[in-house]
Amino acid sequence: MRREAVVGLALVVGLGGCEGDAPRESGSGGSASSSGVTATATSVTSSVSVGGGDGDGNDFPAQAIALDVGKAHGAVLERVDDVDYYRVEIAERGLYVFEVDAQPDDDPFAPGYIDAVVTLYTIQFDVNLRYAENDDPWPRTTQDSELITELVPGSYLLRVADHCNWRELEQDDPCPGPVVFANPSYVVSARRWTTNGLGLVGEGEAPVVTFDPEPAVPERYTPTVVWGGFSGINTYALTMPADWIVTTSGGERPQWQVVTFPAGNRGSGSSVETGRLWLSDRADPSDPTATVLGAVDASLEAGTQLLVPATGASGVPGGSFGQTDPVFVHVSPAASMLGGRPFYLLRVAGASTAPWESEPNDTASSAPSLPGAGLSYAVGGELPTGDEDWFGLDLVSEGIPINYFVDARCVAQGRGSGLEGLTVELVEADGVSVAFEGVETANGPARAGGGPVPLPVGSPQLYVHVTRQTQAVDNDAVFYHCDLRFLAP
Ligand SMILES: [Ca+2]
Ligand SMILES: [Ca+2]
Ligand SMILES: [Ca+2]
Ligand SMILES: [Ca+2]
Repeated sequence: MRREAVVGLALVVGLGGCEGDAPRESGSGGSASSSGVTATATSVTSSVSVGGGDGDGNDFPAQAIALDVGKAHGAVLERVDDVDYYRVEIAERGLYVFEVDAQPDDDPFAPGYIDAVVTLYTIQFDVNLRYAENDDPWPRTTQDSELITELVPGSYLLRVADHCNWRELEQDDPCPGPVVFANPSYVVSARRWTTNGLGLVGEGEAPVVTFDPEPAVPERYTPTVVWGGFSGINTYALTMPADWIVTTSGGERPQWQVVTFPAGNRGSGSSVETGRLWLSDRADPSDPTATVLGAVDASLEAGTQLLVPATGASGVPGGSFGQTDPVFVHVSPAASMLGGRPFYLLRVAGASTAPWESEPNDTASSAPSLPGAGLSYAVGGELPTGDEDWFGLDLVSEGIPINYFVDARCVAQGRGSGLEGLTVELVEADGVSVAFEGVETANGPARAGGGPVPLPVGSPQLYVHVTRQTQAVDNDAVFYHCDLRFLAP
């Protein structure tokens, strides 16, 4: 089983949900607790059947096994090319969750287990149309699937497949070789996602969604789902509970992690993608005096998320960031919502940044050591106008082999910062650039040399130099994140 999918909230006018894939964040352990709103998940009872492979009798839609809402079903994918179909009858319009649990709790990306992908189809006049799909949850905390969507009454088909087979079936990308599952079993379940009716939201209103810190630990990540139809811009007020404030000796800062699930029939089933998604210190989304703490265009890439660190004096985690005063999440649609089934799912969590920079660090000679160990290093920082940041790494004392490659990546815009043209340069001890500067664009992070480059010969020291170009006119955030990885040749 896995993390608790707690919560819920708000149902507004009744429209419904979404999905996608986000890379796992290094340095951000995840975190959070969840919602003041306790979702009463209908209790799930289980049944087990022998399944999978030849002879399990559910390899085609016409052979689908019934899966009742509120029930779980244990089965097997004996071979990588086995698929299992389930028929689900929905009696009431609402938000539904389909989960597959195959990965072990303590190692949710383990090889040898099924990497499930679930696909939900509508059945109309004997034609099955793909309605929604999920490979891994948003944010990506496991390879197990979690499909959340809004459904109207009717009959649906749910297909469970392994990711490798799914790629071959759906993307024409053949499985590279025989996949053998050391453990081919899984449990699939369907349940209604109910809420206590706390709720949202008329346009321009800013309800306070308070988070219940109690279920936060031991898992540092507990998601919150907000469900609402939207027209225009929706706003949510958020307060970060004390347990989200991660204080460690590494100097990390707490940060908001905000994502809306991708729409479409490869996602939540919603007919409208989220557009601009931003955090500010004002409830009114058009208040010209607001400070915008972070903003992304979620329609550009599936799973684009905000990762907004606490601001404050350097090296001081926390501050009053969203604790004494709420911060506001604003969500706007990417397109008009005529027709279709427009809805969205918003997930908010606490996370922590990589260890934070210490100023002054404006020259190579004042550069602090880049935090990290072994082959992996990461740091977070800020670049207000006129600032530049340097970090140093002693390759010899860190034991990094001289024939290795280094990949330096920095992200600002990609996490919602207003820094434009974030630039990263690798410099050796004599001040010479190791590779050409990398500059972040809307299409991707800044990478020195454009990708992994050989380490400089004969320089025991490597410096990372981070600078900025301009500031977005509608985004005041100046944070960035860099990580360095060393790779064998
Ligand atoms: Ca089967
Ligand atoms: Ca998966
Ligand atoms: Ca700085
Ligand atoms: Ca600096």
